[in-house]
This record gives sequence, structure tokens and C-alpha cells, in this order.
Amino acid sequence: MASQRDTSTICIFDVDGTLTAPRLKVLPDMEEFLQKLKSKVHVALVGGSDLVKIEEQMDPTKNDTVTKKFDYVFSENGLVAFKDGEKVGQENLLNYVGEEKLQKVINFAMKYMSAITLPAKRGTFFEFRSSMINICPVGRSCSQAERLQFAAYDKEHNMRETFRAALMKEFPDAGLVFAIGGQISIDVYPVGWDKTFCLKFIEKGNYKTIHFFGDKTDPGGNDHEIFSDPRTIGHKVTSPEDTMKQVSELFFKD
Ligand code: M1P
Repeated sequence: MASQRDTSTICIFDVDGTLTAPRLKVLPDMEEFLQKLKSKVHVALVGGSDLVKIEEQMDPTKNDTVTKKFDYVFSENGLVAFKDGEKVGQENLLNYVGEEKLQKVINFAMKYMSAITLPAKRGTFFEFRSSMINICPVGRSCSQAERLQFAAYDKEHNMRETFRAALMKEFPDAGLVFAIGGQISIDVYPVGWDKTFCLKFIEKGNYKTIHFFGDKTDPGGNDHEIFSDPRTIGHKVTSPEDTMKQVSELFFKD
């Protein structure tokens, strides 16, 4: 007889660097693994990216919508939220913060980025999403090779950390967070609109145990707040392979 799902436990997974390589598609063994886990406990995704990117990465065969494949899917840190395929929440950055303040940040970032030379600069330096602005010094339209080139440059020169520090210094009281989420960009959103935002939907499920798995768990990374939140048991992972290993130790040990 098939064992019943433990509905008092939920595993929440970051996407980039945790379930997939940054901005790349999920591999078939991970897809299978997550569905196997879903037969044991509830499973949720929380990404900093918008839904279009999470769809591209987590439903590469486009057989189903990603929001139906998991119990919850939270894009933009949970500011756009789905439960069992239905949208249950959406916030609006522009209404919340206002044009004036956002323009000041955009203008400062444009000026800062215009003064630096990088290995490559392409297009789409700002992506204005429902609940955050993504600032990308190399430009989001870069190729995969240019993405990796920027990531290596950033590792060596700490470009994004320095940029982030300059943003924090310029806007200390703006009520905004400047977070390093992925490989090539910085996310800007209001204080409290980090990944802990998704927990307000999870709490309605009355779970006894909430596991969170993410790779950017250090201070300044976009998994830090939810990883260290007292409501979750945080697990730091180093790659999708490490995620499978750590989850297997917890749920598939016998
Ligand atoms: O999911 C993590 C991040 O993924 C992308 O980051 P990057 O393009 O820098 O690798 C972005 O969508 C970013 O907003 C998001 O936090």
C-alpha cells in the first residue's frame, strides 16, 4: 500500500544554484527526485526570479505549468505566489515604494554602472518586475559565455559587493534591500520583501516542520533571511547534487 504524504512537513527550495545551475534548466534526475519527495512531504519552490524564468528552468518540457507541479511556487521571493496552481498573492513595487524613490535608485545605479568597464556590456541593465528591480551590470541579454565571464570577473574583483555597498551607503534609510541573488545581478526590493515573505502563505498550512534549502545563505545573499528565520530549519547547499544528497539523508535514508 502506498504510504501517505506527511502533510505536517514542507520542504522549500531556492531554484538557482540549489535545484539547477544558475539560470539553466532542471536536469531530469532532479525533476524525478522532487516528484518522489512530493509523494512523501509537501514541496515548494521560492525563487528571486520572475515566474517566466522559473517556468523556463523548472518546466523545460512544458508538459504542465510549473505552478501545478508543486504545492506552492513563489516567484520574486513569494511576492507573486501560487498554491496548487492558483495565484494566491501578488504585490506591486511601484505602488508600494513610489516613482520618485525608485527613480533615484535607478539614476544612481545608471551613473555607477556607466563609470565602470567590464569584460562585456550588453543590454537590459534593469529589469522592472512586479515586486523588485533587478540591476544587471553586464546586461541580462548577455550570452551564457558572457554570463560566466562576468561571474568570474565578479569573483575576482568583487564588483557586485562594491556596487551593493555603494547603493546601501547612498540609500541608507530608503527601506530598500540590495541583495545578491544570482550570478550577475543585484535585486532591489522593500525591507521584508525577501524570501521570508513566502512564509505567510506557508503558515496558513499549519506545518509543524518547515525545511528550507538554499545556496546564497550568507549575509547579503538572497537566501539569508529565510535560512536564518526561526520558523524554518535552514540547510545550506553548494549545488543541486548537494541538495539531493542532503534531502536524501533526511527523507530517504532507509
Ligand atoms: O534566483 C536567483 C536570481 O536569479 C537571477 O540572477 P542572475 O541572473 O544574477 O543569476 C535573477 O533572476 C535574480 O533576480 C534572482 O534573484
